[in-house]
Amino acid sequence: MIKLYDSVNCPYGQKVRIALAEKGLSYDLILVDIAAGETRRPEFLRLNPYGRVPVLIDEDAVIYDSTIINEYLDDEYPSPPLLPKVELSAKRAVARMFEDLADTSFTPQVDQLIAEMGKPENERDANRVQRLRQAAERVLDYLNRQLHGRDFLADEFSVADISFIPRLLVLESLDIDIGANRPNVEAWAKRVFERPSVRALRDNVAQESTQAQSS
Ligand SMILES: N[C@@H](CCC(=O)N[C@@H](CS)C(=O)NCC(=O)O)C(=O)O
Repeated sequence: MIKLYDSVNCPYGQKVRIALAEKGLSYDLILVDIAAGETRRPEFLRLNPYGRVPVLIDEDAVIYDSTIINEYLDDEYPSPPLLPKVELSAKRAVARMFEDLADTSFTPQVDQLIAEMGKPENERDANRVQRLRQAAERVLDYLNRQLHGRDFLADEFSVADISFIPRLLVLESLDIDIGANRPNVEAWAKRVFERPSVRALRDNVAQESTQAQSS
């Protein structure tokens, strides 16, 4: 049985959870408490020397980093595919570039915005909030142009779309209107949010957050 080490509300772990669900793979979820220092323990550092979730274990394979894990899953369990066909090298590169954009220029900025908005209002840095909000909006504007005439970022649903979903799901709670002057992004978000893998993720994450708050 596949094992996935993840933590509550980790967007990178959520990328892997969506991929596992898309491929119909069942797994044991092991929730790691980052705040309690569990990712710094020697037994965890043996799995990932960087001390970060997600980590996936599949028989003898121990794999960290959401991008590498999702590529592994696509290689090992090819159906349904989450990357364009091997012959379509340029399209595969497009999917990977979108994933890189999500992981470097969207998700971290939205995470920093969540952290800033979580502070009491009188401690918030208004300029920082504005900068982070604009950074997320700029990426959404770019996606809106790229999605012109397409249902998904690399034509078919892929790791490219998956990478954006975890933080797309929280934009409303940050008062960012996905669809404001972005009809292509609005239609795309609706399309991806309706997928069973994403609905299941939403339910699980809500449940885990409630449990974490009450413990
Ligand atoms: N590039 C990594 C990023 C993973 C990451 O940043 N994980 C965070 C939680 S969302 C983490 O484990 N942080 C623990 C720490 O940095 O101590 C991936 O895509 O898997």
